[in-house]
Amino acid sequence: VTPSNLHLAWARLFVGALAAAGVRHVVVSPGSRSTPLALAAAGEPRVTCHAVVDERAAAFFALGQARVSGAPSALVCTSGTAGAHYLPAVIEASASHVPLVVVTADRPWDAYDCAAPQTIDQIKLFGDHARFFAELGLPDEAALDAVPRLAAQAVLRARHPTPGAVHLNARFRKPLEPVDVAGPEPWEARLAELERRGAPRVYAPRSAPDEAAIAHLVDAVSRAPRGVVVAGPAPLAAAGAAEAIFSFARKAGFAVLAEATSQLRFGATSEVVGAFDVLLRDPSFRRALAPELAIELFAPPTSSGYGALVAERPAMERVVVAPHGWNDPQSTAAAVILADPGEALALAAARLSGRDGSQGAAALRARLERGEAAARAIVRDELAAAALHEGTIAARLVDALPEGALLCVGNSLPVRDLDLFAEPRAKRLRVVHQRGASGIDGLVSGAAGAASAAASPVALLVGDVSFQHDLGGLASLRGARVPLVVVVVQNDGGRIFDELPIAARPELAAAREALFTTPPRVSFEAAASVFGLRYAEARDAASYASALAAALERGGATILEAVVPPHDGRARRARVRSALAHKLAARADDEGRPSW
Ligand SMILES: Cc1ncc(C[n+]2csc(CCOP(=O)(O)OP(=O)(O)O)c2C)c(N)n1
Ligand SMILES: [Mg+2]
Repeated sequence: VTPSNLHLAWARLFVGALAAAGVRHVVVSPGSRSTPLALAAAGEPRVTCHAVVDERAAAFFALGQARVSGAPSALVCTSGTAGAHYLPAVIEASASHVPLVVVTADRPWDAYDCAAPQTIDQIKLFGDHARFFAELGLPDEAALDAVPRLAAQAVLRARHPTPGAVHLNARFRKPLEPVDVAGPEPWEARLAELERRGAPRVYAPRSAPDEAAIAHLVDAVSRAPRGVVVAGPAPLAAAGAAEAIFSFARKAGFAVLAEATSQLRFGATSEVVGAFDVLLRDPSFRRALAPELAIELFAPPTSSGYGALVAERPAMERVVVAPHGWNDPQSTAAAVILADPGEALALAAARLSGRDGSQGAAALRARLERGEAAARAIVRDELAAAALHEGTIAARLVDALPEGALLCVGNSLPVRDLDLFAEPRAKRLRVVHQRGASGIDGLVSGAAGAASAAASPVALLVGDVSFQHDLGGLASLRGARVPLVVVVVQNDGGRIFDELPIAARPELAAAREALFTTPPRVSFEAAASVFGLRYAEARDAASYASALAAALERGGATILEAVVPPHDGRARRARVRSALAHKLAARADDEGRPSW
């Protein structure tokens, strides 16, 4: 073979085109086969390179970055099983519509299926979880023109029409490192010309909401005076839709039920109902509320109370508005409007005359507002305790974070406790969540990635089992430049299983503990020390608050283990629910109809 630097030049052209198309971060996992790509990324001034050894962690890291930046991050790994570790994050990216560009290096075709080392079938490795796949073959002088085009195309497909991960498989033949060659190589002039020209600029169509969809919304509101707007998990950019959503709701006379992950809860410029989950878990409240119309925004709500309402009221018209996805797990939506909720509701609001006066709407809103006030009072009582509990952990974290901070929240009970215990407020926080496939995986890495793309302090609220699941992610926390606190809710295992029907079977208690709850019982302090991270432990509310303040004051990452009695959270949630039911029942009028 004549020594050539074609593969390096090819990679430089490719990475340059990714940068031109908006990629700002490249997450590289080490390997030899990907040498040209890694070196090209290192030499590209428009991108920042991050090294993450474990490809599973690397992919969640890139996902966290993309959730914050809104732009695709690129991933680069070597051949063999390396790329397979990307799968969970690729799935989450697909389910939550986050753009990613995955580049797996591969060996030449002649090494395939002959026991050559580190060679597997990487074609369409992610199946339909990738929005787009391209086999790039070996760098080929004759195909240089197509390299910037392909990079631009991959970025386009990662963002449009439905954001998600794309997969490019790029083959390289040795030598993978730069070689000394005598004189200019034949393709050099062409390459210089292509680099000068850059990548094609891509203009995707701007999709505006369908006119008929706006008419549907307006018509639904005028037909059904008793309605609500329900905001489920949303991307960070949804904060920009807040004004339009609130103005629509005001004109319709509807309350806005906002989950903690909706970007409408912290930084709300208008009153929102944050306690709707606990309110709707109460059967009599659901009956009394009796909405005729629900306009659901973004991903399906996490709330099981809302789920119960939907199940119980088949006649309630559900109109789902989200830019991507068929967000109707109940299969009972009357309309699915694929549109940006802010844009759709702004257009609809302009057509509403302002029906605040509608009696039905006002009564429903008033009932929700009274319910919200009652729930907040009960929750505040619960938060006044000196003892540290799962509610205090979530609520005090929201208190401690400064305006504009990023709050990453794990699945299982943390996302639910945030909903129950952290009341709406004017302080603006951006909430990063993993509600696409609702995995407990990659959460530490995701927060580390979010921090690498953020200029503000970052917190992660995560369960102990979830934290253990991504211990490898601690390696990525070391580089945190912003203050980053990982609050681990140490409740001795996956306590969500205590809330599931299996917990009602005493004969299954031992199996539940061993196979479901799986208390980690490992030292997180030692884990922090292995990775050179600060560690603090809190066992009461006061020391928790001061540990939080200390962690947020300093740059870099702190693991804050918040230790609570294992069965306490469940008891408290139940107590909040029953106190609320009691309060709601006390308001029932003479005929026994709750006046709430
Ligand atoms: C990748 C993945 N594996 C398993 C699950 C199932 N699962 C849901 S919650 C949970 C336990 C989580 O425990 P922990 O993080 O301690 O949270 P807690 O329930 O105590 O709030 C498990 C295993 C999942 N959602 N995702
Ligand atoms: Mg736990």
